[in-house]
Amino acid sequence: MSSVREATFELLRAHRMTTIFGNPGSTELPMLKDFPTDFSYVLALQELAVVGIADGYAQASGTVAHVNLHTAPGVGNAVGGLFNAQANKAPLLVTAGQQVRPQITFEANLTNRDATLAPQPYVKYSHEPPRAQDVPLALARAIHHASLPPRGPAFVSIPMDDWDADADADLARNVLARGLVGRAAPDPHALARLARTLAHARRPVLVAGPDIDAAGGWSDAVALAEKQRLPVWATPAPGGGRIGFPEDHANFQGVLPPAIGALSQTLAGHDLVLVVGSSVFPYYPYLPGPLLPDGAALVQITSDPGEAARAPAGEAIVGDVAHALAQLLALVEPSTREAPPSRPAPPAVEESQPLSGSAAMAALAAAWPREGIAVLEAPSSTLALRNRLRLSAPGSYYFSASGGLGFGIAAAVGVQLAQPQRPVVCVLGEGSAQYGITALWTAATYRVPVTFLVLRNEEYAILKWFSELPLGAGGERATGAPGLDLPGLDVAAVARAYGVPSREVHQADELVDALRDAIAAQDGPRLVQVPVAPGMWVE
Ligand SMILES: Cc1ncc(C[n+]2csc(CCOP(=O)(O)OP(=O)(O)O)c2C)c(N)n1
Repeated sequence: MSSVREATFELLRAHRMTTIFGNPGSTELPMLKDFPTDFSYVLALQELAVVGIADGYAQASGTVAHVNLHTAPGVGNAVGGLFNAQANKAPLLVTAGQQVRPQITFEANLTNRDATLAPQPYVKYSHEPPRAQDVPLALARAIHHASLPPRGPAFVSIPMDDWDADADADLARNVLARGLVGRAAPDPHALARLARTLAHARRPVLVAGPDIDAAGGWSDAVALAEKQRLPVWATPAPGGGRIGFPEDHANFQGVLPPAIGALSQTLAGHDLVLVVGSSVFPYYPYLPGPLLPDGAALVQITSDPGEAARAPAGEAIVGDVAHALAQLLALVEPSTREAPPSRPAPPAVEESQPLSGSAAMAALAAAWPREGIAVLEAPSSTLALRNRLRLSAPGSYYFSASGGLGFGIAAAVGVQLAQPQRPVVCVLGEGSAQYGITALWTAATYRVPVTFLVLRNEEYAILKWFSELPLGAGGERATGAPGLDLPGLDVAAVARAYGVPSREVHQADELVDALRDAIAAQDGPRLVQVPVAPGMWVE
C-alpha cells in the first residue's frame, strides 16, 4: 500500500511537475523527507521571492509550477506574490504545511487558523482536505484549476501528519489518470459576425494584449493585422504583463496610455476597436473622459470570463485567444484599406551625467542579445524600454501586470530556469529591487545566468510623477508627500553579499560594454548598476 506522500509524488510526476519552489519550515519537513532523486527543490529565502520565481517559471514554461510554503507566516509573506501571479495569469499549485490534525482544534503553535482564508482572494481554489486520503485528489483539483483559463494560483493546506498515512489506492489511481483540456473554441457565429463587422469597418484598430503571447497566438495576430491592414497598439503598460505583437512591426503604433480619457483620445477616429487577449482596459490613474472614441464600437476576445464580464464597454467573445485569431484570420478577406502610419524611430539621446533613463535604455538596446528576454521592474523607465528595445519575438517580455513590486528579480530567475537557451536581462529600479532582493541569492547559488541592470535614481521617481497628477476626488494633486527619496541605496554592494558579481558604471559606452560582458557570462548571474537622472523616461 503506498503512502499519501508516494501517491502525491506520483501525481506530480504525471503532471511533469518535478521542480518544487519553496522555503521550508518544520511543517513541510514530513512532505520533503527522503526527497525523490528525480525531483529538484529550488530554495528561495523569503516567500515573495519563492512565488515570484515560480511565477516566472510557470509563465515562461507554460506549465503549472509548484510553490511550497510554511504554514500561516509563509502564506502571509507570499500574498503579495499571489496577487501578482493572479494578475499575470501564472498557473501555480501552492501548498502549505499545517499543524498535525490532533493539534489543529486547540490551535497548537504554527496552526494555520482558517487556512483556506489566508490566501484569499488571490487564488482560484483554496482547500484543506477533510481526510489524509483526499490529499492527492485536492492537489489534482488545484493543478486543474491553476491550468484552466484564466490561469492562476490554487491553494491546498496539508496537515503534516497526512504524508505517512495510507493512500486510498483506487482514488489515487483514478486521480492520476485524469486529463483535462481547457482551451475552448469561441462561438463560430460570433466570430463570423465579427469578421463581417471588421470587413465593413472604415478604420478598425487592433489592441494586442498579454494573452496573445500566453496562448501562442502571435503569428496569427500579425497575419490578421497585415491582411486587414490594422494599426496595432499594445494594451496599456500597467496591465501588459507580456507583449502580444512585435513592436518593430510596420503596423505597430505604440503602447496605449493607461487612463480613460487619454486612451479614447489616442484611438480617436477609429470606428472599431478590436481588443485581443486583454482586459478593457488596465487603467491606472483616474483621468476621466469617454470610455470609447466618438462613434466607435469595441469587441473584446478573451479566454477569461471575468475579464469579459467586467469590461465597462463593448461586446465580448469568450474563448481561446489563439484559436479565435486563427479562425478570424481564415474568415476575413485581404483589405484594401490604406496602410497604417509608420511609427517614428526613438529620438537620439543626449549625453548627460548621470545618464537619463532613455540613454540607459539606448545602451541596453545597443547591447541587446539575439533571442533576449526582458524582465522589467523599473517603473520610471518602463516606456523608454518598450520604445527603445521594440521587442519582437514571442515570450520576450515579462512584467508584473498587477503593479505589485517584488516580481522582477525573482521572476527573472524563474524565466531563466525555464528558458536556459535564451539570455534573460532583468531591468530594475533600485527601489523595486528591494522587495524581492533575496532572490539574488537563489540566482547566485543555482548559477542562474541572469543579467541584472539596476537604474539608480535615488528616488521613487514614478511616485513623484504621480504626485503631480490630479488624483484626488476633486482633481487635486498629492504634492508634499514624505518617503519618496532613496539616498544611498547601493544594490551592487548588496548583490555582492548575496554572491552576485556586480559593478557600477557611469558612461553610456561603459554601460554597453558592461552589459555585453554580463550577458556573455554563462557561469552565473551578473549585476550592472548605473546612476540615472531623476524623472520619468518615456522615449
Ligand atoms: C509591494 C509594493 N509596495 C509599494 C508599491 C508602490 N510603488 C510603486 S512604484 C514605487 C517606486 C519604485 O521605485 P524604483 O524601483 O526606484 O523606481 P522608479 O520609480 O524610481 O523608476 C513604489 C514604492 C508597490 N507598487 N508595490
